[in-house]
Amino acid sequence: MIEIRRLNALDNDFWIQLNTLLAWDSVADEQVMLSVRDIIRTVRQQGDGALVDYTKRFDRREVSDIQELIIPTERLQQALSSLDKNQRRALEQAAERIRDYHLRQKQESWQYTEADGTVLGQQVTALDRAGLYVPGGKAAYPSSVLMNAIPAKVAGVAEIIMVVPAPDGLLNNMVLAAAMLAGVDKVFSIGGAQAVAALAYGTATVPKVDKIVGPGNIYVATAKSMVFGAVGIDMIAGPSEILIICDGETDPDWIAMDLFSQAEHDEQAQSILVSPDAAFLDAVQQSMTQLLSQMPRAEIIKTSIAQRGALIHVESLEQAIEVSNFIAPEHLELSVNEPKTWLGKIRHAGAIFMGRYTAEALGDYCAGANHVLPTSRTARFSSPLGVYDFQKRSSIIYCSEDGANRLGKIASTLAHAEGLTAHARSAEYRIVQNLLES
Ligand code: HSO
Ligand code: ZN
Repeated sequence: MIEIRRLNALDNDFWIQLNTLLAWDSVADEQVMLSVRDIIRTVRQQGDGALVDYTKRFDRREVSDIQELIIPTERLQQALSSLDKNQRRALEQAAERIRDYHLRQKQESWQYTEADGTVLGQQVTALDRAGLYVPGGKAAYPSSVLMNAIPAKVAGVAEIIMVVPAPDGLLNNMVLAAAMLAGVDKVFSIGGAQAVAALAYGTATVPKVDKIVGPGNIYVATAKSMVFGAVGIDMIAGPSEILIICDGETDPDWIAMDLFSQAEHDEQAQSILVSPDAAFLDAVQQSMTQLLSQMPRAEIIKTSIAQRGALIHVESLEQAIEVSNFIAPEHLELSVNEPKTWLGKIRHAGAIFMGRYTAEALGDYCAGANHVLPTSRTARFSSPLGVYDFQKRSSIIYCSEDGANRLGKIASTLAHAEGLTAHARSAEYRIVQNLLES
């Protein structure tokens, strides 16, 4: 039998056990922090030359000039043209669906006018430039290129700069094709902390961006947290998670495979099944045991399931929801009858997959909603990546002469109370004398 932890919500120490299950080691690594700090400093001082040096050292690529690290648009187009028909169609359909979904997120500017002509409002604008980090190597996901670049494009970001390392010169064709489809403007084959530093501070060749998004390894994540402030960043993602609530009536093989679909991402990923049906938990464990050998990534799945997976027996679906709200999972599958009746009770989750047919994998690729989601219980206070992350708001205030009178009196009173005489005077200058006396 595959090794997986069992929890029972009726146990006295259940919530303690649950806490232990959820804990994961996010401690910042001293050594990594030191070397990342050094890399950032070097890129700031030496610019393009440092990028060439680090690319030689970390990606084993000898180039004499930064120009060789630019991936021209023709190369992206060529990658797109070289895809087989099915792959191209799938990528295009996914891109289209993601675009349709995100178009609905666009925030519009608004204003309202008061009786004396005073106008208040909010003006929405897009970031000028966004930087998109795309990992090389094993976690190079074309789907993630679409999920990060399309919302930026929909928001109206004028320029999207993508960086993707090419270790030993190897690039993923489908990643380049996705960049082409999503409308990425410039691509550099650089990676690691050096690429993050280049995007944050700019070099003679790499344009400085306003915000950096996209997943990466510990060096990339550490670099992003260190440049935060100079630029914006998206969330720093932890390992991927899935929580499945099942009434026991779904095919156990389906549920087993849904658990595997997160587990195969990496050893730290977390897959949890909650059900009021104990026999069903047994059946799913049986299915996992049988299906494991068919998985090319069986080793990763086995480790992830043994270290961080769990089958949780609860009293009722109500209690399953309670457990789920505590966990605030990145992905929640409601594999039950009438999932809509439960939806209103879900308080915290990155994405909610409703009903037996809605595999999380559909959301990962093509449903249209974003697959960049809050992990490690951060769904308690944060949301999926979206158009919002590439827009910002300016407040608009216009005072007519009458408005300056009206607001001036309030402001002057409050300014005097705060002991700020210049503030008070600034407001009072604009108050017409006879109104002041009235
Ligand atoms: N489940 C991942 C996204 C992904 N899955 C990309 C496949 N490719 C994190 O939400
Ligand atoms: Zn996935």
